Amino acid sequence: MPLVAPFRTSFGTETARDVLLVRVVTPDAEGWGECVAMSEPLYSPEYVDGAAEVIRRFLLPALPGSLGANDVARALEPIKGHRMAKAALETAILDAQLRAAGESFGQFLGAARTRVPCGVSVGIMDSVPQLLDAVAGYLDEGYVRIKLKIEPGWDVEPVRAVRERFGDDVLLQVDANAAYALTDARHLARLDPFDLLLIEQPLANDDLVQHAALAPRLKTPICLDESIESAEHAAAAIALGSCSIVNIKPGRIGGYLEARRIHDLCRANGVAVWCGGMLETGLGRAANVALAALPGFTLPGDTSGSRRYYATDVTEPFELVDGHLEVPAGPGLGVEPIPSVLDEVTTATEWITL
Ligand code: OSB
Ligand code: MG
Repeated sequence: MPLVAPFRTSFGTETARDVLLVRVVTPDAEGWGECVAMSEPLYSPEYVDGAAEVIRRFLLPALPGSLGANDVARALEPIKGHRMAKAALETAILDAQLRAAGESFGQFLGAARTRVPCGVSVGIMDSVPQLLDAVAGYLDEGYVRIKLKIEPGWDVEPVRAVRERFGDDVLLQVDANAAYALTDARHLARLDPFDLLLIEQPLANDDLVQHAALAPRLKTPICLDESIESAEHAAAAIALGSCSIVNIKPGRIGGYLEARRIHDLCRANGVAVWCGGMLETGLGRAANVALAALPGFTLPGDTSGSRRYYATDVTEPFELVDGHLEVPAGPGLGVEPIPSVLDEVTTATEWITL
């Protein structure tokens, strides 16, 4: 699915998303799960063709013929890693189960509100004026928080420019996608005067210890994204002092049940969480918005409206109202793929009977 504009991060430029959707058909209902793996293993080790292979070859054969969503993670436990693939499968099973029971994701997860405030993730641009135009457009659309992607050479200046143009009241944060080293601590401290909500994943994915060493050297709170692959990682990060905020991406950590566990753990430890995104279609977005309605999600998420990503979404588009998205209330995800749109963007399908 082509993106409305190229999305550049410190690890690469995305112009389209190759989306793997899992559709589970049971005697009672069907359900959908969106795999958030990208085409190439640049954000994390998973990639979309690999996820399809793992689902087909290892995950589906590990599932018993009949099971509930609560049993999926345990059944898949012997297979290491591949959390994006596991999340897609578990989400599709959970969606089918909830649709059959007439319960929404929001009800099931414990949503505490009917709409969620939305932020937007703004990619690295060719120039500061181009960035300011993009940010102006998003603020006009009502986004309540701006996240700037940063990398060495594109950090202090764009942040300064956004603060100067839009003022100190704009909720502003940055995301480095692991582009810095601990030796950059002094440079990163130059972001301190700009009163950022947080700096997301400044250092390497697997380095909780160095994040803990960086934290006291910055006034800006550290938030982890890539480093948190499970509730155990979150517990370790909290114990080490590696971060004071967590970006929960259900697709990255193995699904919505694990996402809820991380939420509960962080909430009990006074660690704020927010819902990240992976450029999801309306299917993944529906569940993310439901998750973002849980009480511990005290910061706006990367839960943007469909048009920030796609000219035509596979579901009815999610649209911002007053800076918020409505939590779908219907059974399961509460949204369906539009058959004609799905047909148009589908490049391959595979049907596996258990
Ligand atoms: O690091 O949060 C990230 C998109 C793809 C991969 C990684 C990230 C992102 C985003 C966009 O920042 C979030 C979104 O709007 O879906
Ligand atoms: Mg991130």
